[in-house]
Amino acid sequence: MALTDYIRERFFPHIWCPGCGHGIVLNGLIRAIENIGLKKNDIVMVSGIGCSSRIAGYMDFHTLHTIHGRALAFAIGVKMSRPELTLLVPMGDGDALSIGGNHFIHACRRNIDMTAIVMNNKVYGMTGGQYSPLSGYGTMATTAPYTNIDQEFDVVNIATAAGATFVARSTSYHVQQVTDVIEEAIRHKGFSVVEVMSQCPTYYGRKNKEGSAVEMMEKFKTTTTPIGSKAKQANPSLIERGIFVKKEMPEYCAEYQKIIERAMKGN
Ligand SMILES: Cc1ncc(C[n+]2csc(CCOP(=O)(O)OP(=O)(O)O)c2C)c(N)n1
Ligand code: SF4
Ligand SMILES: [Mg+2]
Repeated sequence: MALTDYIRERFFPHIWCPGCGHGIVLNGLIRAIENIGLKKNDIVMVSGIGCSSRIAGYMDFHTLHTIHGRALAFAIGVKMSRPELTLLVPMGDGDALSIGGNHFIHACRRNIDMTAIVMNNKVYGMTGGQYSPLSGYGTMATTAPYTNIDQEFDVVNIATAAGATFVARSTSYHVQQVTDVIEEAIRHKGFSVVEVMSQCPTYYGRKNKEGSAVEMMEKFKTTTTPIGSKAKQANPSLIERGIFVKKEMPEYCAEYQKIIERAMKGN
């Protein structure tokens, strides 16, 4: 299929600012789906609210644009009733780990088969640049004019500690890797988390004097490194990219089916 066949062109032009990183995630997602050969009718995309969550409006799958922070709760409901469908859940950093943090850790723990993509721009983009749990100590935001004193979460560490069976990280600079890790995440049978570091030049970039979208993406290039690289040993402050966790565990819907069968037999 042509890549444009996956898009609802009637909803364009999109709402994203020039230089926003979220479009790169959309591109990677479409390419991953095309590589796997999934049928549009077999995909359900569930999102909450945010610039990142708007991606669900642009994809021509079955889509649910739900409420802020609750995308995973809706997605779990869909998956439990139709386990044969492929569930994709794009989320913002605020959506996933601020208001939605509780849903996030418990979804990781349950190992239900779906792919959560956390588009981490370290800010609440849609609502005007408030700091998020991913902004980090010392950053500026509209709600932290004298600098943010909250420490930040690490998406990969939280997902790993909470039990996600596939955990990966990439950035909007590393476009091929974004496609590759999303593809592998979708193929994985279990709860997959992919963090994509994505630039918000309008709020995070402007407040933190990070320059243009291109300069922000160059920073993703210079401040990240493949997992276990020599560069990481020499410079521990580099952020690692790649697949951190990939393991087999009982999948939730499959286990639930066994419970149904036992209940039907009465044992
Ligand atoms: C229950 C609820 N609380 C707050 C909001 C307001 N709100 C909408 S999007 C958003 C944050 C968006 O940030 P993020 O999830 O990081 O996505 P981004 O826009 O940065 O991609 C907030 C607080 C809302 N819509 N619903
Ligand atoms: S406000 Fe930020 S996150 Fe939202 S569309 Fe603009 S650049 Fe992207
Ligand atoms: Mg955000």
